[in-house]
Amino acid sequence: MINIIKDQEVLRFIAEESKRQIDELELIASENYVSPAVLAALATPLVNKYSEGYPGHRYYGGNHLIDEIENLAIERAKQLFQAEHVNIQPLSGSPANLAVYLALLQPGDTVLSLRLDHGGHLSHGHPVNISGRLFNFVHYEVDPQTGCLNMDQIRKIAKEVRPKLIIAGFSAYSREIDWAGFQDIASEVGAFTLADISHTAGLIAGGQLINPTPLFDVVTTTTHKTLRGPRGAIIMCQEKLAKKIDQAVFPGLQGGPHDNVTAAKAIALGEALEPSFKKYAHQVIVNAQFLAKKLQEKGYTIVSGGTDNHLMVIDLRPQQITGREAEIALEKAGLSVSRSTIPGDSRPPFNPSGLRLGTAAVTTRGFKEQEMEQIANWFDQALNKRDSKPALAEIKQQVSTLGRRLPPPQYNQIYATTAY
Ligand code: DSN
Repeated sequence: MINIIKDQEVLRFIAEESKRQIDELELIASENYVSPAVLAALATPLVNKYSEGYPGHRYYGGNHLIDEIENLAIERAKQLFQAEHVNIQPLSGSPANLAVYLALLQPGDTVLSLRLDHGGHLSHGHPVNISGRLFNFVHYEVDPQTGCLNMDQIRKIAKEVRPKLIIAGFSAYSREIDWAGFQDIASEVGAFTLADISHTAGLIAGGQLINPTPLFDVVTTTTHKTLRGPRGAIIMCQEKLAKKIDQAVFPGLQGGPHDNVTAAKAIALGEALEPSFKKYAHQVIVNAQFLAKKLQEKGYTIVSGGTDNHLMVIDLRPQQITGREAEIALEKAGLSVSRSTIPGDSRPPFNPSGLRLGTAAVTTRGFKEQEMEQIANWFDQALNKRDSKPALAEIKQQVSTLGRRLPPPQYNQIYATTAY
């Protein structure tokens, strides 16, 4: 496919990155490998079209087929998440959340959400993000003893600050979320509810975690994490909020949707409706739990003591390694991870005290418990021998052998004829 590109300078980087994705193991919790069909849809002439507006109500001609694609994606998302209304156009997760705020709030309104260093997200009101500058965010935290959410504590804060919106759904929290508990609190204080399921959408779609969509007012999700679609997002909401949400996305925030991405979203949502996706989602969690257990056996501390989903946050303070040092050593060993804050971290986000690992991507490659054990061994060896270049290179070689045996889906065929 990429052989069509004759610009050697760009082609070289694309080919090298494609090779890296085969040879290294992707343990970044927010990443995944799309199917060849999703990949192919992104490189179609749909990229040429402008479609500002919504199906049946566009500001440009020639959109009757784009309307069909957008409606198909919407219907699939509705079916997958039991949603009353779906907006498929958000360009990514942060703009999707901003659109929800624009739809439901006035500048200065109070919103309750989880602190970033406790597992929340920048777009959930961090002061450096537009969300934190426009609205009055108040944050709840995880319990310092358990690393888990304490619903009584959240209720207490909600009653004190009377937020207009309560956000649940996180970027670095490994436990099942009490959606009904959040909804109860919101009903008690008269707040809207937003579930940001960007990380766990695929596990919810695959029936492995509780679905907040029928309960919550609004649900946002990116489409490219556990859901295994293209980069982008969707917003789902109750019918009564449909008009406000749609107007906030367009014309409130965005211009024309990216129609090639809409087609890729429709394909990914169709794949997630297949029975095989349930098996995939199940294995993602089995793998995460197995990896967490193996790492604990080697003396690593998992925040909250384990995981119910695809990710885990490792507190590296006992090992006296910073998250950044660990990330660099692991990258030299062919293991791609992201550093992460731990709850109440005394270190800054650029060089925090922890790491976040996820199993969504490696499970797409067909990894099971056996490979998870191998990853735990390599992880431990790489951190212990982080000062030895030859040791890290030796691990990288072994990682690449496994990577070649279980490559991302059909990447070998797609890139088979390229120079490397
Ligand atoms: N970058 C995503 C993550 O890693 O969780 C969220 O924006």
